[in-house]
Amino acid sequence: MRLQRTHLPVGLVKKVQIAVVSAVLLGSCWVSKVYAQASSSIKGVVKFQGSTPKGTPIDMSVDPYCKKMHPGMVFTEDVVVAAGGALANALVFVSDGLGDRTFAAPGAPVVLEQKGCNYTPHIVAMQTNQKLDVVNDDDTTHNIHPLPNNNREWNKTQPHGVPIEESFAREEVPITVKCNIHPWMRGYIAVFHHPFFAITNKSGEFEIKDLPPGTYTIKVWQEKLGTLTQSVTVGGGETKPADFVFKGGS
Ligand SMILES: [Cu+2]
Repeated sequence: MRLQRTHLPVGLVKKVQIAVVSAVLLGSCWVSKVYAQASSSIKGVVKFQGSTPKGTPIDMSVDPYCKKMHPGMVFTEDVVVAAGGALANALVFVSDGLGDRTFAAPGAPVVLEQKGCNYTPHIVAMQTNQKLDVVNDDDTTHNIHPLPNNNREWNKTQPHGVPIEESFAREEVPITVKCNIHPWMRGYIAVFHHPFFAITNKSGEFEIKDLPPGTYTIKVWQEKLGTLTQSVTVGGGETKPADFVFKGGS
């Protein structure tokens, strides 16, 4: 069959061009509106008021390598507070408000390092079925032993440079991690069925991004200080503030 070229009047061609350009512009407005709705966030600072609890002294002499890494007096860093009461290593997360939405695990793994005979970071947060890469940077052997209540327990010895890859199938906040070789080593792994969590930095700051508009229960958990709760309503494209204060003894 031979294709025939259709010749349209110039006026009609211009009208069609205007219509196409308008549709593209309208389309881009719609796209940016949808994007804005998906990028709501909750942002704030977690603080500690009171005298900072002192950690427990650690004796690393059981392993000469660890002792060499920390020749002086060492204390556990249970509560890390900076100037102005900024609380680091607090876990902030959505505990309610997402309904029955489901979220796929991200492709990138979460990394938990053993460095200087301590866990770095002290607490990691991840999604269910996301990969957890456990790394041993130390020239000594560690043993990584998470103690879950709602997931399969595992316990693996890890010489330097040998990779371990694991994951957790169910939500659990948090799972305590210990090393059976070095009794002072404590870390935490928090596992969520969604991606709306954050860990405070050294300035106590956190941001939970890309939330759908809604009303959420936001919780903050800290291993020694417990849990604080706040309800936050966030609209499409909004950033809502949410600050938290743990109160200790004075
Ligand atoms: Cu260890």
